[in-house]
Amino acid sequence: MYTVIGSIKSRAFRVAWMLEELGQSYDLIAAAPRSDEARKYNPSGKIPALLDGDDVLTDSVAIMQYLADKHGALTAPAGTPARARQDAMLFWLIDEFDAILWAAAKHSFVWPKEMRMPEIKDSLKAEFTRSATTLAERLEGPFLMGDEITVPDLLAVHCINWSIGAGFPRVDDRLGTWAADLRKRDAFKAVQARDPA
Ligand SMILES: N[C@@H](CCC(=O)N[C@@H](CS)C(=O)NCC(=O)O)C(=O)O
Repeated sequence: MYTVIGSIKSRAFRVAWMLEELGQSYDLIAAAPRSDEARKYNPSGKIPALLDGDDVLTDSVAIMQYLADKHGALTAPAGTPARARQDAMLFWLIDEFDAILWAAAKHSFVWPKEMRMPEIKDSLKAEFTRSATTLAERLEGPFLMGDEITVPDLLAVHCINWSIGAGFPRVDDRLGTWAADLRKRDAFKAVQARDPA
């Protein structure tokens, strides 16, 4: 049994979605970022974290990939060219999707007011739109890496959802339709059902 630390409204959603896809049961401790509860598991106060027995693992993408490797699903095997391509997609999404959204969040509510530069958000939105178009153009199969769902699909859809919540412009229609289809998965809906809001 796993325990996910972090509110489902945060990047903890990705970890829970991965566990649902893998058919693994888990408890959820809905700790807020920087709360005392979060700091019990990660001194930085960042969420999510995952408890796997006595091990405390941090960083949503590292956790998702760990779970995929451990359970042998939603990933190409390590040490294969297919895995290198999957990892490249994952790192691209971290750079071109997650980092842009995170920068917008820092300048909206994460950082203290005196450090925020709200005017940066227009260029972040434009950058995100450009990245979403690039991704839409790469979309060929039912999933980002082809015929099978893999870790990058979960990361991309979570970021697209995040962009909607953050008031970013709609992504390219091809990408929007693709993300909507992934949101229909039972595993995705099971995580949503955990969100009391
Ligand atoms: N790269 C990390 C980022 C973790 C992160 O920044 N989480 C946010 C909530 S989604 C947080 O805890 N922010 C509090 C802070 O940065 O102080 C991951 O993917 O888990």
